[in-house]
Amino acid sequence: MAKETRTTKTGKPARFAPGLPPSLAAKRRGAIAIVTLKRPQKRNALNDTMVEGLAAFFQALPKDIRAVVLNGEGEHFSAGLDLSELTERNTAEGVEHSASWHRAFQHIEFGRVPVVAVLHGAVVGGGLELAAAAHVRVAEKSTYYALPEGTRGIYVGGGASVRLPRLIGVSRMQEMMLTGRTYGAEEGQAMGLSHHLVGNGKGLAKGIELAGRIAEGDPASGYVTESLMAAIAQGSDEAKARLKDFLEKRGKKVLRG
Ligand code: 1HE
Repeated sequence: MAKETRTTKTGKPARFAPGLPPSLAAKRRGAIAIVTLKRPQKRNALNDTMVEGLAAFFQALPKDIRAVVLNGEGEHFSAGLDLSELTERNTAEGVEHSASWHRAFQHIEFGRVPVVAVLHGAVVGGGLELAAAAHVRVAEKSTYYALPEGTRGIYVGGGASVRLPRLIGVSRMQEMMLTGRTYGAEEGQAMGLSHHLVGNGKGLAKGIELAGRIAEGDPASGYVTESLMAAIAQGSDEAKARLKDFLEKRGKKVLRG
């Protein structure tokens, strides 16, 4: 794939994703965008600014971007929620805060393009929730996973209660939360937390390779989502006839049993 950087008429590199906070960085390589959590001094702990920045980034992706790689700078992918922001919130503010994560991560999971998360070091709490919102996960050997929420006296709030059971089951997730257990990269791979396991320092190249394959594919066939299944189902002659039956009063009503 071309290592392309778009340029303006004056030959300067075009600004990509202007307006991102300094704790996020984005660049493009052809049809791939790479977005990086860039707060290594706080182990990429996710504060409100970063979560809002991610939401804005995924909503404003240029039309010609066909896949995104998400990674983290420094020793860890993400230490999860920025705990220093938590202490000041009351219950109502906590509800809105959690909802803001839901909205942001929905822009990742249900956005226009597939997202490949490249994981290393700590992928814990909200960091694991963020990784779970991606479509493909590449883990380096240094990766470890945990849900320390129980240990901190709090609860997952970024969609993990829905997304993680789909990956590892309710029972394992409960156990992770109850005991604060940590799973290593190999265990995570075996239980479905990652799709690819690579050596340390090799994750980004693998992530870019996979995103490149995704970008070259036909989005309509490569990105099998519920909406695609719905479109296929409703396109059949059988479905059209059944819907017509109902609308013309021949179909059964859904009555109480
Ligand atoms: C932080 C955070 C954070 C680091 N919020 N500031 N997440 C956790 O419970 C994980 C908490 N973090 C850790 O266990 C460790 O920091 C790590 C294992 C990830 C990394 O250890 P280490 O030795 O490399 O770094 P450190 O010295 O612990 O941290 C460096 C700095 O980052 C330090 O700040 P400093 O000002 O003293 O330099 C830490 O305080 C800061 N830091 N992690 C705030 N998480 C939507 S609900 C989701 C709920 C959750 O995510 S709960 C899980 C929270």
